Amino acid sequence: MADTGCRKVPKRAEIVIVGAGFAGMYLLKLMRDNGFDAVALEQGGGVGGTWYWNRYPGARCDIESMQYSHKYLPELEQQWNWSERYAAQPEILAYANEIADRLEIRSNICFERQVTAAHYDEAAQEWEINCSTGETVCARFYIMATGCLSVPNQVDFPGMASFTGPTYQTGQWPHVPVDFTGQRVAVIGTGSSAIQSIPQIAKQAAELTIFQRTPNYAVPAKNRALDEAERAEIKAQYANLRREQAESFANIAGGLPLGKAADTTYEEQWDEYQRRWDEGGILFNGAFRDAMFDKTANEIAAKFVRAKIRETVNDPATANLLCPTNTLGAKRLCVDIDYFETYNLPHVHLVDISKNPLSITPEGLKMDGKTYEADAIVYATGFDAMTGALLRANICGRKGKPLHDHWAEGPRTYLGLAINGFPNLFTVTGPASPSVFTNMLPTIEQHCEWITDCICTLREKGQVEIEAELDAENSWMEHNRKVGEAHLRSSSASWYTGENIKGKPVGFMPYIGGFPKYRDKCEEVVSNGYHGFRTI
Ligand code: N01
Repeated sequence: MADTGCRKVPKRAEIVIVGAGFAGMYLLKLMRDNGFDAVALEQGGGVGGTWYWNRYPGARCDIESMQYSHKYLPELEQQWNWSERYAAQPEILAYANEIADRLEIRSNICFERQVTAAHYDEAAQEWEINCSTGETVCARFYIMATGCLSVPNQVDFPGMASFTGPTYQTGQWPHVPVDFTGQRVAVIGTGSSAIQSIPQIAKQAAELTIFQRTPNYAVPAKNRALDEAERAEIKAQYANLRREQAESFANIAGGLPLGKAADTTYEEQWDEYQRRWDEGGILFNGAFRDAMFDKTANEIAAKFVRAKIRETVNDPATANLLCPTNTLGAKRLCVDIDYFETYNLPHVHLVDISKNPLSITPEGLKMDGKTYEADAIVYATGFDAMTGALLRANICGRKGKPLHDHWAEGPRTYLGLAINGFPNLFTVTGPASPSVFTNMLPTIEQHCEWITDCICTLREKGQVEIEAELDAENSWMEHNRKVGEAHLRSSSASWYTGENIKGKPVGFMPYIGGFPKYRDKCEEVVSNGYHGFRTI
């Protein structure tokens, strides 16, 4: 039978997983390998998660492709030939589909099913999960593999609905090619998605106007084709690379810090930043151990990037507007291909919207009495990150308590994996886990394996329920708060802090203690008999 996806949601399964991105697929494999009856509910029409939705021009990974890949499929690791240093979205989506093909898991995935609600039935010790199609499934375990950046930020500019041309959201790009040839295009936002798409849109558009509220730091990707010899060299020692990843802060091998900026001269720091700039990529940010703790050290990196922007952009006023003044790396450092160079093109314009309110009219955008006519608008305005997908799923735990209430003052979890009051619910890369500060694919593996081992242990012991204890959740959140406070990443308003979404509680959401410390803590919890969890 063709592996095309299950047509109907079953009435009952042992395990329900939400999402068929890389995490959902690996969970399905692990659960099947361990003899569980698991089904995944996926709102998209195919696998791939983030890479299924983010099809905007220029979308590509900012982690090197030989590293942004799975290690749990050693044959695929050897057989898959990444074509570029940084893979573009179509290649990553093809990789996700290759995994689904090899695992033959589509028959365990119900596509085009959005979960609308889930209730924990305390008497039956199981979850009842409702889908947008009206289907309901009951399961003992409910696992949210919904990703950290999967719900677009729906901005609300006055007059938005009146615009007569097409509008696009980078995180929900159409599945058919969009042709901007000859058009006047407006892009709102200058985060990673905009920085990747702007140079590509500029290649087609007749006029491109970018509406920027806050400039962002970006370093060159120095993307290039990978040749057979380079791939072969990495493949020959993949196990070493994977070990190095696992022991690094961000699950990324290479780019070790030179030392502390405080122990280094200004010239030495500048030289190191130049070396990393020439090398390209996100590890620019890891040059010195104290650069994300010490404002003086950070400012040298920031100054270096600002100097590069001014060197690249011909018009001094535009260059000035593009120079960020906040902490480098507090918002995720962007990795670009010809982003700043694009502003030298005569048909590309930058508009500062930081001081005046922007509105939308039938013809385009309006600010300070001036109209900017546009044929199409691209909203590159980001995501309701980390909690968006979990809260939208209307999860109610013990005594019918909604997750919204438990998280009224911000997300709270134990290890980013479990939540007090929500038994038998697991979150992959949930808030208060390292997630977005790491290379997601290997990080996802650790979470999926931990959750699977946990459920296997319960089965071995004849137990049917597990729940994070309130004390454990409290102390993990307190540890998160302390670690976050010391780190400059928590110093700017961003999607890490929830401040990009109107009305969202403010708090630094991901765990910034590093992947090895986090993994060790997860392992310690297991070796201490699932310390901090109550089991029945
Ligand atoms: O979103 P963002 P993104 N009025 O939140 C602006 C990952 N990612 O989709 O900074 C006006 O970074 C907002 O302005 P401001 C990566 O982790 C990875 O670009 O809030 N402007 C900002 O400029 C990344 O960090 C890759 O003042 C408004 C922009 O919209 C994360 O996804 C590629 C506004 C949003 O930037 C999010 O990136 C792409 C408003 N009301 C993304 N609301 C890879 O390379 C928002 N903005 C793998």
